[in-house]
Amino acid sequence: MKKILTSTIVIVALLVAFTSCNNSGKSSKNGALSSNNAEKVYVAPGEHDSHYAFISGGYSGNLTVYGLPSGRMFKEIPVFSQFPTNGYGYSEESKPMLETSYGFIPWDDSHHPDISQTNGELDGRWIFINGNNTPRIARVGLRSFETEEIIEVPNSAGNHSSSFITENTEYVVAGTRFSVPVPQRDMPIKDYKGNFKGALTFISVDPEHGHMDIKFQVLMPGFNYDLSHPGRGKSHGWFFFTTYNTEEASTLLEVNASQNDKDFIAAINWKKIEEYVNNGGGTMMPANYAHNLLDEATHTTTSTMKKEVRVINPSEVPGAIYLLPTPKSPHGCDVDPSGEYIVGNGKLSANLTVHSFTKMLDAIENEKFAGEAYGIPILNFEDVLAGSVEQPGLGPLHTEFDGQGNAYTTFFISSEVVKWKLGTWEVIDRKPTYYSVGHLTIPGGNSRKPFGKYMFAMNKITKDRYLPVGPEMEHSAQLYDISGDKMELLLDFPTHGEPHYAAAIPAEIIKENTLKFYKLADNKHPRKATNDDETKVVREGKNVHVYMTMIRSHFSPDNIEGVKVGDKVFFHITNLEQDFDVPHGFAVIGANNAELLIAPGQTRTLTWEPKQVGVWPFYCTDFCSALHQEMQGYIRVSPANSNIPLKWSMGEDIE
Ligand code: RUQ
Ligand code: CUA
Repeated sequence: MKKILTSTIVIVALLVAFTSCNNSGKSSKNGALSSNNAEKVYVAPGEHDSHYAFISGGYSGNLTVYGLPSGRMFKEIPVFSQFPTNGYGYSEESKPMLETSYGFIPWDDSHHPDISQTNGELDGRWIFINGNNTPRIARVGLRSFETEEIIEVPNSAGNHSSSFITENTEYVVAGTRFSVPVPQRDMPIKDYKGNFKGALTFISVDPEHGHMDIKFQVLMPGFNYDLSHPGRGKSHGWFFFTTYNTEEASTLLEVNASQNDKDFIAAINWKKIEEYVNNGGGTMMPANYAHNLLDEATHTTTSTMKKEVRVINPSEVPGAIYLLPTPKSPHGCDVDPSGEYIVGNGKLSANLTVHSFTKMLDAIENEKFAGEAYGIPILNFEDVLAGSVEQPGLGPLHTEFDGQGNAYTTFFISSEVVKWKLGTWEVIDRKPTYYSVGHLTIPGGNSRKPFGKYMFAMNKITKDRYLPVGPEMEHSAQLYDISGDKMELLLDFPTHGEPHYAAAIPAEIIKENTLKFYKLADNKHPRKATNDDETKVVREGKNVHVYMTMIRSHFSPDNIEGVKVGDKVFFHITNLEQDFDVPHGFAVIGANNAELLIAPGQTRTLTWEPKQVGVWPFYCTDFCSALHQEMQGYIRVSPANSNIPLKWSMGEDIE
């Protein structure tokens, strides 16, 4: 035990030493940004960036959209967190998106966005992202830039090795970071080892609509499954997961999960398991998980609870799962564009390990096994090793590829990005990051066809890079030009929340298809009002439904009477505008939720429970025209026992 502690202290000391030494170095202050570099990121007013970057919001629970190379932020797309800015998670239509088996959850921690693919290339249809804390996968439509679907992942905990897409978007894959009892039950924590399970979940994606469904879960040994990536090209049909804590410790993991010299990359032949499942293999297990789906026609999300899930034990499908020894608590698990190389970014390892897919198949064919873990064959490290990059830096986390045979790895402790060559394993270039880089992204990095012009690093510590804003700074991204032999730092820009991973794509793949407005003619919301004749106020017991429209620059109706204390008022509001970028807002005094920001052609509902007698205003929150300030109305609230009749009007006085 003493030895263990000493070694941890050494690691921690190293970490502190490197972090602090880097943080005090102000190496870029003296004009490292030449005017030439400034030109490379300058996007003139009115011109468009060449790339979209979708940067995870981490503990914001959302996804932010940036332009490259300018680093300008265009949008925050709410995914797992309520978003008062537009009423997501507050409006009646969107609340079901945040339903789970634990009830309504207003927040999550989102990590890894990944864009849908066709034939191994980004197709720009959808982007998927994981909810880490309450395991979920979300699908965001890249036509509407709205969250369209969220599926909860049962038997999982700390949904971290997610959400990565196979070559034809057959599956979005989610792996558990924390192993747990499956099914969940009351048991002593100390009995973890051998009893907990790690679920790797394969969620099928319907090619036409993108709808998600859990096809199967593989119940793996109780390791921590940290990150994953699909095989591609020659290795299409396989999926690779890094593991740590193969020691299966449940306490003081910083020491106890760093004991084994090597952990594993788990290689899963999902095609083989899929075939087994298609032939009826696996077991349906009782479960309880939410599936939430937005209907674009009704603008409304419905939440359904699913009651079972298909589980597979590794021993059921011999030849489908192997373990590749990988030093030392690997974090990122990255596959190169050819599908041959699988990089295990061993956080505590001196060298960077690269496995060969071809060698792996050979070893499997020749049944050269070093042993087994819970019945899963372990291959020999030497048999699968393609090569290693010798002492490239300290604390490797993630690797991306430029499609020109180069790889780029982030090193957290030595705070740098290192470029190295696939096949020869030589280091070509290194550039410092400011500071303590986590992920990096090359547009198309997780695909057969990366667009290797830009790379950006997402840094965990910002410190002195921007004007100080108190003890906590937004994280910082750094954009590099990687088109030459050497990386060139072009730009720093702040990000929102904690950007774990990001996905980026050339703008032209998405921009022509984006939605400009919702067609009123297609609106199937059951309580829509598509013209003034359809506006009304209807009492159903204590519920009062207001069918309202909005257009520059009035609400209809804008005077309402006959509402009483104790009623619940539902404002169902349709934005009649049929023009790009003309939302209207709606807010009413004392509402316990948020405003609504309603897109053109859309219907949204805000619930309001008047608590006090009086005449109360409501208004548009978005400065929509010169007469925006006139876009307002009143609702009269009478005592609970009053018999003021229900009336509504616009443009005339209520009699
Ligand atoms: S993690 S900094 Cu959530 Cu992707 Cu590696
Ligand atoms: Cu509508 Cu302001």
